[in-house]
Amino acid sequence: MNELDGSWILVTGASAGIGQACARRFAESGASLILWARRLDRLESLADELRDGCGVEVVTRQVDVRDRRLVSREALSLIEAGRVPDVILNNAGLASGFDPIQEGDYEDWDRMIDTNVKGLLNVTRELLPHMVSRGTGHVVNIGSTAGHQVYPKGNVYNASKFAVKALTEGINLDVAGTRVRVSSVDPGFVRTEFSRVRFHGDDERAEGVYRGFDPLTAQDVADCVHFVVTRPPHVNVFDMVLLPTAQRNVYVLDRRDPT
Ligand code: NDP
Ligand code: 8X3
Repeated sequence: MNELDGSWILVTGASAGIGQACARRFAESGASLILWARRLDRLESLADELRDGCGVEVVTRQVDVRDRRLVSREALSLIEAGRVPDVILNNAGLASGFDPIQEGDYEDWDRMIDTNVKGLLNVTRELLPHMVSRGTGHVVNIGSTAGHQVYPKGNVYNASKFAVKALTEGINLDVAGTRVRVSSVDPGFVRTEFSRVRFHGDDERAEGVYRGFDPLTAQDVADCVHFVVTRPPHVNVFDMVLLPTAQRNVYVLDRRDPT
């Protein structure tokens, strides 16, 4: 018997990086999956891989979490199909731009706030009531060390991840009296497409972020998320922070430590 047999898990932002690695990790443990992201072609090839390799059910949908009406429609179709997820992994997110606030770009700001904060709220608002009325469920938010400590030019991204931290705490309080669990997994540097997106496709600059040390991998984060969702029902891992060993806080980093 696999640990997650019989459970349905919704992963937002499953087309790359941490979301994709979590989907793989969950499928290996027997979970059926609902995968959302904007790049449907990537979701479909991941779904084929997981159906063939793990024998699990996988549903894919092209969902931009910023689109409240679409999120609502997709959530309703899950509810009508009797698939209220056992776990929601609110992972979809991004940094966009890296400028001092006085030179910041409004479009970058909107992209981050609309995805990281309002997108997480859209998904949670549509599905959490059904977890609450059922009495069980688990909301896992991917936060960040950027939600614990601010760094220069992190400004709006930091604010969005501080908001995720506040929302994890707030949702947890609001579901008191139910058995719904609310957790946050907060990584430091993880080598994914994150920096490429932050630097608007500048691969060389993105690669520079990870130069000279061993960052976390998406699989490292997926292992932690898997741990969080496989605790017994009376255990809630409230906030798990993980860092590469070379990283001591958000900006103290030893770049002479490639192992
Ligand atoms: P990636 O860029 O590799 O993956 C981001 C994922 O989010 C993609 O699947 C992307 O899919 C999805 N996404 C982005 N915008 C939307 C949207 N509007 N609607 C739906 N899906 C969306 O980055 P990571 O895997 O690193 O990032 C995942 C999460 O981890 C983010 O919340 C990030 O803030 C957080 N994080 C990352 C860290 C890092 O160092 N990498 C460290 C700490 C936290 P698509 O483009 O197909 O929609
Ligand atoms: C991503 C990690 O330090 O680049 O959340 O903000 S960091």
